[in-house]
Amino acid sequence: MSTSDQVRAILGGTIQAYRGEPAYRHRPEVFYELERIGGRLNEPIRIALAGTLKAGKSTLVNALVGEDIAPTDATEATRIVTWFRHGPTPKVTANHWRGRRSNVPINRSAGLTFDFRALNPADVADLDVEWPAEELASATIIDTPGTSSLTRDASERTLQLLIPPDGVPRVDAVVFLLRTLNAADVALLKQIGHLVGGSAGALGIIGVASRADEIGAGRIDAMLSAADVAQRFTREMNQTGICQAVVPVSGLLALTARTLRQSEFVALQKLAGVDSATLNKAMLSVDRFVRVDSPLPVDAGTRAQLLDRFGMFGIRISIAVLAAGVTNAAGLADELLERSGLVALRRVIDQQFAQRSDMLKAHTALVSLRRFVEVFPIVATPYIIADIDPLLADTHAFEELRLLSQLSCRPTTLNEDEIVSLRRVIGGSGTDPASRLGLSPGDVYGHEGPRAAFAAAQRWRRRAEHPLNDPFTTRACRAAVRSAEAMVADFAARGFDASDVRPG
Ligand SMILES: Nc1nc2c(ncn2[C@@H]2O[C@H](COP(=O)(O)OP(=O)(O)OP(=O)(O)O)[C@@H](O)[C@H]2O)c(=O)[nH]1
Ligand SMILES: [Mg+2]
Repeated sequence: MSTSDQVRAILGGTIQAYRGEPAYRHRPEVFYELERIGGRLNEPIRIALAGTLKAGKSTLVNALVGEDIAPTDATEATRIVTWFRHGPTPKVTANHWRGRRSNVPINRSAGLTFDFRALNPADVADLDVEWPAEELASATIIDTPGTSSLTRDASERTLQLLIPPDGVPRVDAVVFLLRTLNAADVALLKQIGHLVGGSAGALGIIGVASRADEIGAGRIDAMLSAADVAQRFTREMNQTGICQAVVPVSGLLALTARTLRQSEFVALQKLAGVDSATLNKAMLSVDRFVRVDSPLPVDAGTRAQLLDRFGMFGIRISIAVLAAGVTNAAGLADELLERSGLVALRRVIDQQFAQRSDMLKAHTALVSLRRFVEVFPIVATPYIIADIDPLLADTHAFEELRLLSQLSCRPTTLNEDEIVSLRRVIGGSGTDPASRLGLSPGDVYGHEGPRAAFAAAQRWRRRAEHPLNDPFTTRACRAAVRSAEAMVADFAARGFDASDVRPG
């Protein structure tokens, strides 16, 4: 029985138990809540983007979706939690504090904005955007107001979503954007980690070193220094034991790459044709670049638009890419997308969240249900908790996720090489057998896969028994044994058996 099925079974039993309690029989809201917990198992995973004020959250939402749908900068909407879900046609609904819902007109003149004229933002609990974007079919993305001590009200809304006072998680995973690492961010991350992963450790948080193109002040090597900064972030964040990975990303560059216009390509091509002395001089600063009397062969209005869409770094990198011989808009878009860090971020999101979305959702459901039966106690509460707790503790996929985040911050007696392969076996580079065993997808279901899985199980069993291990090292090695054994069993179930394999 899959973990999700086990969760469904526990939920079914819980609903029965509440039906049998006279005190709750006529309280439909209790059953509504239980059904909501169960219903979420069938919905796409919920990923919230959070971080400090102006970290670039809304821009990154747009880059991930590939369309300009999250309002950026100082509109009222940036101060309200906004849910982006897949839907057949564009539709924006405001959920008001006392349960009323109202339709919000969409204004598409300059980028997308929501028409708030008929609304009082203070009265809106959150916004629900349905949009026919393919990217939203597998994940619901939640844009949150930036946290800062200056905007208490907006910060409060984010905290209510990420650290709800009732302890019932609203989201399954978090992408946390940081431009610097300060004590307030770390404290907030710790609180979030506690809730998302339960007390036993974080399950789903990815860090993003955001607006990475600005780190090198628009220089061509900005993304290189961004990678350095991300590495430092990673080390520091790892010491907090919260994030599984930190990735440098320029959301602005990614969004522009995904929505690149032919006219922009043409303008950049003209700039790329300018001799380098003139170009360097004209691009010494933003002010110079947008000057009306600039010698550049592109009018000032277009230059200002380019700056808005690409940033200084994006323009420089585009010119360099074009000078290196890229001749069409699609080629330029691909290069920019790769350099923006979005490709890397999506890979990490896929490895850490998408491939494990059932597990993350099951985890959310268990934590929510546990909380629910404590708040609304019935005779069966201790029995329900006795069903939930072993599942939370023993589900191997949860243990893999906890270890993936803890491996980087807890001392072990493993050497670097061992840590790399252990991380891989427990799914740190992807949960499919090829990724876990470091084989190509073509080889894994031949002779190679079963043999490698069998060897991994033996290797980690031996390593788990090493007399100098501390308890954490032993625990990690045992988890690797379990992951490898699960693969051996899976290969056997598919008709591949390691013991049958002859050298060949
Ligand atoms: N250079 C650069 N600018 C960016 C990037 N991402 C966002 N910006 C700019 O930063 C400003 C804020 O971006 P938003 O996406 O609105 O940031 P946010 O975190 O949603 O802001 P709040 O919701 O108000 O906290 C805008 O002017 C963006 O154009 C980036 O990757 N690079
Ligand atoms: Mg925003």
